[in-house]
Amino acid sequence: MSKQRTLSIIKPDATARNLVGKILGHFEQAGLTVVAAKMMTLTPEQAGQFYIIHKDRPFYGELIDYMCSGRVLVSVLEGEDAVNLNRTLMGATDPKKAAPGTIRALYAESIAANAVHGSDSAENAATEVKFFFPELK
Ligand code: IDP
Ligand code: MG
Repeated sequence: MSKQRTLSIIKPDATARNLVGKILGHFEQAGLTVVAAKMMTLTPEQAGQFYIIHKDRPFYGELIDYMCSGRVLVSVLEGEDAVNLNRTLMGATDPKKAAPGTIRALYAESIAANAVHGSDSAENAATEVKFFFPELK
């Protein structure tokens, strides 16, 4: 596996509890490098477009409201096998099922307010990085 990039979002529940530094620390300690980052408050249009693959799921409206409810730190992580490594560091979507020591096991509040987003494939990573950082070389 060669060097790869993935998109990370530290979600509103985590920024509200001042967990940005701790969560970035998990990525850096695992050997991922933050190559781009911005703190922002998503508009419903941005969040709706970003999560468009979930538009038919019952929680879509709740997800968009939640993602716009506070600041998020959007970043690009780079390293060996970055997509899978980030997913491993994050833990399962439902924090009750997340492995001990993972970001979601440690910090998530619920299955909805679960602290972090991470791209789930190399293909989606490329799309998501371009969505937030079209200028990134
Ligand atoms: P992932 O973030 O682990 O990839 P996905 O299934 O892609 O999980 O879901 C996207 C996001 O939608 C989750 O991170 C979570 O915030 C929210 N979500 C997923 N399942 C539920 C649910 O059953 N109820 C409410 N929100 C959910
Ligand atoms: Mg997902």
